[in-house]
Amino acid sequence: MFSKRFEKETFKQTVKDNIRTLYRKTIEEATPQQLFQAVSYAVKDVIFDDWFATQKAYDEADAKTVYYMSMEFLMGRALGNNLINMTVYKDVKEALDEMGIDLNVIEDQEPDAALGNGGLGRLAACFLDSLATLNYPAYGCGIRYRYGMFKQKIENGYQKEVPDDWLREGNPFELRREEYAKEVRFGGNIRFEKDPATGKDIFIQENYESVLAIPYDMPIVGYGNHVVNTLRVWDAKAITDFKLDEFDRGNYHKAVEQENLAKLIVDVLYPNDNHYSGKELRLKQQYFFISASLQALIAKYKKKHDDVRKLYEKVVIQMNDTHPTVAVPELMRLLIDQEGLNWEEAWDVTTKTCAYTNHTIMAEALEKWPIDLFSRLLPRIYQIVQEIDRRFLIKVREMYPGNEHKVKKMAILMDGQVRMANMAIIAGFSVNGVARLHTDILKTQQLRDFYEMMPEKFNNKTNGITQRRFLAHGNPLLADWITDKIGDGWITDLSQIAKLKPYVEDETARREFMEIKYKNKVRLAKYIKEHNGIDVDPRSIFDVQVKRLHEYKRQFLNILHIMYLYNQIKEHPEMSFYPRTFIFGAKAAAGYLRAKETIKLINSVAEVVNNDRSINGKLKVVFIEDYRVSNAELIFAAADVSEQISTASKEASGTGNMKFMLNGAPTLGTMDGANVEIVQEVGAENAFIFGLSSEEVINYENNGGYNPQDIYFNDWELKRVVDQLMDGTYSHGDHNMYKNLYNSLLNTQSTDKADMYFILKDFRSYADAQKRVEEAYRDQQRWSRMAMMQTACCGKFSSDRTIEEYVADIWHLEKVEVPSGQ
Ligand code: 26Q
Repeated sequence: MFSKRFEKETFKQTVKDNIRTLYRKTIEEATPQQLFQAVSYAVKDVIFDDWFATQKAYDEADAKTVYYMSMEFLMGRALGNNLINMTVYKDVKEALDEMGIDLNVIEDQEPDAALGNGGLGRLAACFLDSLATLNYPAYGCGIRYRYGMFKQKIENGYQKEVPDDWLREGNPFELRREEYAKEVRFGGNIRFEKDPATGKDIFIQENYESVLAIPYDMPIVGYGNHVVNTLRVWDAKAITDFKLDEFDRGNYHKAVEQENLAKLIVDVLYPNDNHYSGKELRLKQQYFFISASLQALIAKYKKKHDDVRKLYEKVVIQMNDTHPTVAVPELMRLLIDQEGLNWEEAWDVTTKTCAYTNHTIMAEALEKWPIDLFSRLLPRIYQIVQEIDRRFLIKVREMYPGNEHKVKKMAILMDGQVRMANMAIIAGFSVNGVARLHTDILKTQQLRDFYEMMPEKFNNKTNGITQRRFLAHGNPLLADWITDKIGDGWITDLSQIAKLKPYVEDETARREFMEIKYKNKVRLAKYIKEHNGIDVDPRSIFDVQVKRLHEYKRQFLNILHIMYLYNQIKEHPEMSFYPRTFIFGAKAAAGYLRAKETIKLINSVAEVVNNDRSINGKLKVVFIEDYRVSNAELIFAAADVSEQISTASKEASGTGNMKFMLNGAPTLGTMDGANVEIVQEVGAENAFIFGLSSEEVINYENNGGYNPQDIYFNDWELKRVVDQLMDGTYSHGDHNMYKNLYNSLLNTQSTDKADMYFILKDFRSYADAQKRVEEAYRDQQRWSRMAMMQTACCGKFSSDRTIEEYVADIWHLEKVEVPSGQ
């Protein structure tokens, strides 16, 4: 239907037919949700043909495949993105228009597939898009959570978490593959025997609990190349099925109980971002999807190949942080216990197959499992980890004789814990950071011992984002304008966007660029009016911070500065001040007290400021509820200023920063993560940089921190703002509402160091940078140049570039051409 040329009438008829067969209704009678389903099924048919053609082409090419193992895939909506990548978005929009259906309304019916928290999960989704677009054989492997990232409601200024029942209406873009189900075993004990025939040790797991893993495949459509890759997510069910005689014997309840226990494994995504929580169920989730994925991948390999010792020639496994690191001992187990390899052979395969990406230097995010929990849940896996550790420590002692301090730092098993990062580094053939600065910090600080022992493993892969979702789909006005100016090559080769640079000196082009920004601001203002009931002026500066809520990301610094501005405006009403709309979007992990208090503070400041008629609407504060991929697309398109204000050294890369840049918003930020590389691309004169450097931060940290009291007592304007946390200004007189935040700055009670994230230390520098933003914006000619330069210089930050680097340095894949499946 969509091959060669899109056949509009056929498509329209298919949608009508679908509405009739699915719902026994006419187009006019159908609800928007039913129309979404009908349109999606029409699109799915076409995708599925290409999907099978792709798998056939891969099979024939016998191509090496990357398996991207991740606990998170933050996919967002599929329909619009699939249409974009099939290059039929406009045709379908037109066809639906003729039927009196608005494609935007249809797209809004689709729930986000929010199987992830934030950066790490969204990166996985961008990588899948790039892999398919670049013709690389790839699988994403993960979990089909029954409930994804929670929906956020704001009630009385507080965050409330509501379960995300994303599968309620059914998911048109998935395919259940019962025939590829795999058994996964937990617990029990290991008995070992000698095989009388071979004399080899064999390990027999007894008294275990079994769960059946059932894969659901979701198509990943490449851009304009007929490639459809697969995201395979696993569902769980009990292995004992209902038998009639069991009902009679009263085993009904037991059967139901087993089913519930199995289902619990995939029930919900842990909503922690950059924070480890050592829950047994989390470890079960990890082993569950890893064991199932590895079994499936080995079975697939063996269909065409008989020597599993050469697995690494056709398979590479990328571990998205340490969360999938149990893949290392599980692959060893499968190779030894199931495939009959000896230890050396299995280790050779494993260490040539597995690679590890590190996404954080935050100590609290490091995965460490209590040995008693780990060994009880995964007894055979634990034996293998012990052996990996034992053999590794022999090497360490060889290299550093008498240096037991090294052993203590580098061991996998230490102080009653299994340290997953150490295992990933020891077994992986590649260890990569996600931005240049981050990789440098890994090498010189966090992972220094490992870097010194095995420098050849370490490499950098600066993150990227897909321009297909975050420009072609999210900002159609700008996308069309760019295509008009430089052609559409940028869609699959973002380096071409540099061709916009000459237009920066073209006044007409700049005016057009700013008009598009304005229209996108109007679109966002409408969204804000509908969702928050707040009127915002699209002529004001849209200053945006959207990302997970975390202390190191310093939303607190942003809101303290807003409180400071408000004081200034109140005190000096005559002061010149360019109208500003501060926009926030952020979810806090459900148990993260200070993060939740920050959300309440933002909403309270919004309430006071937005309702103060005396400031003439110069300042508005908006907290966008339920920030997620779908509304992010609207937000980036409408932003003037990109707030990237993490404490230097803490944000491994950031990827939101790149999405703002792509959409023409200059960065107001610290020299952290990928901000450093953004500044390098766009030029320091086109960014607003402030604050301590990562070196300075690390220096303070290594010398016991700094004393925030020195600043507090010497900067009365700042002191006043901090005191307002406690004096009831933003809490209807309640003096306790923000005491945790207050204490985090000045440490009167808490066990942490005072102002661990250097908020007071960086405050003045931040306020200065904000002043520079205002000055720059006042000069609309200057600003339009600066804004256009962002888009023109963002070529490096496509995930296509990132993927090509992974392929060249780590994965060594070949491109496979795929014919149309039509
Ligand atoms: C670990 C154990 C138990 C429960 C949860 C977790 C957990 C879950 C999610 C730990 C960490 C995460 C997420 C981390 C993350 O998103 N990191 C971000 O990764 C991005 C992509 O590389 C970077 O751009 C960000 O800088 C980094 O913060």
